[in-house]
Amino acid sequence: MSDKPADTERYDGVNLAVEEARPKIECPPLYRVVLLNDDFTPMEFVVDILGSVFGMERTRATQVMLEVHTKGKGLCGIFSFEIAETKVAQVMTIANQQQHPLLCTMEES
Ligand code: TYC
Repeated sequence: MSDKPADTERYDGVNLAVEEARPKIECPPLYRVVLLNDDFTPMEFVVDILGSVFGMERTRATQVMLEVHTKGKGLCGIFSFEIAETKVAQVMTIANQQQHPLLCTMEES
């Protein structure tokens, strides 16, 4: 056996080579921000929200709005917890201010 420890080995002072445990690093969970359909919120308002809160171009925002309108819900984006929470709050605040019943939620991805 070589006297020199491998990169991952250290001697414990009594001739035994010990391998240090690699720190376990886990990715933080991600969250899907989802828009729900209703019968009253104007389509144009939803397209504007998708542009202003989620940075979508008009064509993409219209696609997502129509997806929500036809399928009941649609994905606005996937974010860290804090960003998702902020986006949901922004959508709900604007919708409430304009008195639209639009609902936006987040779910773990
Ligand atoms: N269904 C609404 C309408 O016909 C439009 C709409 C789309 C509402 C998406 C909410 O998240 C929504 N005016």
